[in-house]
Amino acid sequence: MSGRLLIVSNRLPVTVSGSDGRPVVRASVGGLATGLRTPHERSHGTWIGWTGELVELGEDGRCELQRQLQKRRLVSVELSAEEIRVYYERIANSVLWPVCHDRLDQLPLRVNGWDVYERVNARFADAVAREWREGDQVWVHDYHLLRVPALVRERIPRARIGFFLHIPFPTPEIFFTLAWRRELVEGMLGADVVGFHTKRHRGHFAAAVHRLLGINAHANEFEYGGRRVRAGVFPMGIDARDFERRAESPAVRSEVTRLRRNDTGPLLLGIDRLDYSKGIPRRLIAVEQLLRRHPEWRERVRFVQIAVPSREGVRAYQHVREEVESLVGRINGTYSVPAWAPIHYVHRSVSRSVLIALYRAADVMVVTPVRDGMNLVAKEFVASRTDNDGVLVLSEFAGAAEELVDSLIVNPYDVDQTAEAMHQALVMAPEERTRRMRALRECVMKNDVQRWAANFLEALGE
Ligand code: GDG
Repeated sequence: MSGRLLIVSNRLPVTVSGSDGRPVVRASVGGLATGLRTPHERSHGTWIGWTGELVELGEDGRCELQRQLQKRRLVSVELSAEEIRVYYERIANSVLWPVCHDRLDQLPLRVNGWDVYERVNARFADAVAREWREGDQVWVHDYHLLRVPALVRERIPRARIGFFLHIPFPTPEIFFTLAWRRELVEGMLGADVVGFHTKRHRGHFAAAVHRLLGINAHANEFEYGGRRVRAGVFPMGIDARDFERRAESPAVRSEVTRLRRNDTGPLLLGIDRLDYSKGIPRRLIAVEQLLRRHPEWRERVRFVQIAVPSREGVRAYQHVREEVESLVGRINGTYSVPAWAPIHYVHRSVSRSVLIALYRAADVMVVTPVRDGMNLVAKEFVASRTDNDGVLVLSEFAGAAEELVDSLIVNPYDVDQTAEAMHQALVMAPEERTRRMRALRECVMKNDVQRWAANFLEALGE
């Protein structure tokens, strides 16, 4: 019998809230949680991660929580308030995130706390070592846990370990700004298989390994520490059937009708976490430019931007929010008339059925991150379009652009080009829209998240 799968990620695939001191545990709906649910259940393995901050639970509540987690075969790694601040908010979200998204301008002037990052990563590795049995496979996820593969390897030299990076690996010139560049790369090389969304990210990693350690890859394999480490490309997908099914549901259909009510003008849509990597300010300026250059769209086109609050404790996120809100105010102030406003800005998350209804109602989906590991929103839009309609405008700097070549690909830094692509999307002939959407759908429906997980695990098993 093959062994179990031990999944390791910063967050467990559940959200925990409290009601009267008692924990309420709900399954998360994110891409990772969905994609790994099947392998987690089938292998009877364990998922190791943090529950997120728990404020309202007393001692009894915490014991009850442990019982509930155990039932789901989840193991929680506890973090102190200081560890959350340093490991999670500072090193992961204020240092690694901006560097991996090419935003050195967002770095704090002085970085410390690598010792805390190491200590927390070691705690995750200890949890793996406690759970691991002969034959088990370990799959570690993302930038919070870059040291974990090596730390597990120290504890269990013969373990089979996989690592997947969900965000970009930047060019070495940028990555080398990190004081801990060597430790981080060595951390990843503790794995047997290191996975990326795109060839480009893998290429950057290989270049970093070469320059730091003098090791060349042969057929995407490194000889390191007496082992072979394979660097693979595994573009993550979504639960495409689920989006397709929900897009056809009565709840979504009636929401689409509501969104379209009394309205004949076209709808442009953006949906993102409010993050400086997502390119929202330049996207807004592109909408402004569209209205300036193509006055025929004034009082007709609507741009809906859902900006989900994210990492609000980090200063850079407060800044991008201010920037976005000031642009929305300026553009609406310039172009609105009493009965119409060009930009509908929503600073909160919407339900899944409203999300899918928006995908369905949109004429043009605008996904223009300045850098993005993959971008699942683009794929969700495509999966929801069972009507084979709607146009995707997609940044060349999203990992998804390597696959979704039938979208209108733009350079998000070139605001004029983005504005022209929006115009082109708005005037595109129905036959061309259908042709492009069919091609996009073929790709998204085939390469779904289940296939992604299966491909990675197959490589890890080899
Ligand atoms: C990281 C990488 C990579 C968004 N708004 C609402 C909502 N969402 C959901 C979307 C989608 C998810 O959030 C966002 O996923 P993305 O992939 O677009 O972006 P990140 O959060 O930055 O994810 C990224 C990903 O990891 C996976 O490897 O693709 O590059 O940065 O699923 O649907 N969901 C609901 N309401 C909202 O308002 N219900």
